[in-house]
Amino acid sequence: MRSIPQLACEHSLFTGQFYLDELSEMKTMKNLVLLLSCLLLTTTTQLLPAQSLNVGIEPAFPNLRIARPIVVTHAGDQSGRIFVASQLGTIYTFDNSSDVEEATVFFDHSAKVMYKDKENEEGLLGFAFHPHYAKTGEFFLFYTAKEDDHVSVISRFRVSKDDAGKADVTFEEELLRVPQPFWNHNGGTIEFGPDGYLYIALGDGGKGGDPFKNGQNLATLNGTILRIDVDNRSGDRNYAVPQDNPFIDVAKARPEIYAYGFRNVWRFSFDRKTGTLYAADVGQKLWEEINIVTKGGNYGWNLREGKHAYEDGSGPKPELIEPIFEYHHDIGKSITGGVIYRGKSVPALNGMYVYADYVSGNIWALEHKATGKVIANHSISNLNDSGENLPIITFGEDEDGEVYLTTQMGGGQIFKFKSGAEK
Ligand SMILES: [Ca+2]
Repeated sequence: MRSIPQLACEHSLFTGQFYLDELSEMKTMKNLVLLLSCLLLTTTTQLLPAQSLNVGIEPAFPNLRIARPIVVTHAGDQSGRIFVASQLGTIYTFDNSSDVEEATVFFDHSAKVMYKDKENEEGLLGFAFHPHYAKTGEFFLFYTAKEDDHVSVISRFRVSKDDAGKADVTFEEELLRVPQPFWNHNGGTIEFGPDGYLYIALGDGGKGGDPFKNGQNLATLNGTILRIDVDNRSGDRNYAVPQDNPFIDVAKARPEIYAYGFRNVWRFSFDRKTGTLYAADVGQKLWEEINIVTKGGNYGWNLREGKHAYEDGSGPKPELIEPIFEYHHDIGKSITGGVIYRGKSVPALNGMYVYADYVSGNIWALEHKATGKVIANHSISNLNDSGENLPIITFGEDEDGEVYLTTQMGGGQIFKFKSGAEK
């Protein structure tokens, strides 16, 4: 039997999508009461055992605010600088010092980026430096184009020849332009793999339930993780397709596809030690999931949701790869995928996959073996000064592997992990 708070959660705030807007607008008393009910629910009906680690979070740069800080990364150029992309379309940079008060603008692309609070799965969503940035000066963005309705663009940019602190505002070279049928489920993560290729996550195109069945369709780029070679070109493309991409010889399949069957990967990452690719896929109705992604893999959507049939989709099959971990919507309703912690400041997290739920605000560290076998899912305290969980929108790393997590609340703040859970 379902409790009243649970029904309220499902029917008002949360219906299984990626709800940036509802939370950011959660200002009325009615909604606050509802949120408290939902948070209470998440603490009383956890279905999975969660051991608590003696780990918490704290502001990494207490005096700094950046609106909707959607990507945190570094240039890999030994400069130690941190770069933060705002979802509104601007990239900021600052020295990695806890007392920093102001970030400088590295690149303002907001004139070409579409972002609206009401359609807030769009905007500047992905940002990655070339793995040899110090030599090439190149970086890449995934953003929603302003001049067209619901189009994702992945482009190459470069640093100014005269100023290492500024991008060259005259240069943009488009690599891919992907029409999206709806405003939600764009995916948006871009990262270079240990093989030097650029990986790109694209959601199923949106609405709900994957109405066009893009997840299982290799002829569309939606619902996939792509892999492209940005250092070479072929045909009329500003990139090349790696010759060992898995579907390169499959009729009608898009050769850029590396893995498919995803609903809306919200953050994938490579373990900087092992190179393993982890992808968190946001669920539709009941299950959020964490996957280890391998070349050519089919991750099940929309036949499977987590380790379950989605509606009348499919039972388990060897060709539909199951997540290594899932959690139910009683616990959280929109996963924010993180990274394998390889930093030095919090040894207790070493080798664990740190991640969060955007809606419930829970943060966890998934302890597991290289095979994906889960040992424990540890809770990490996420309570701000007001005693509320913050919605976490992304995770990122600095050059040394220290991990950051961000929220759009309070003007846009960046946190880091600390040993000790007390405030
Ligand atoms: Ca799946």
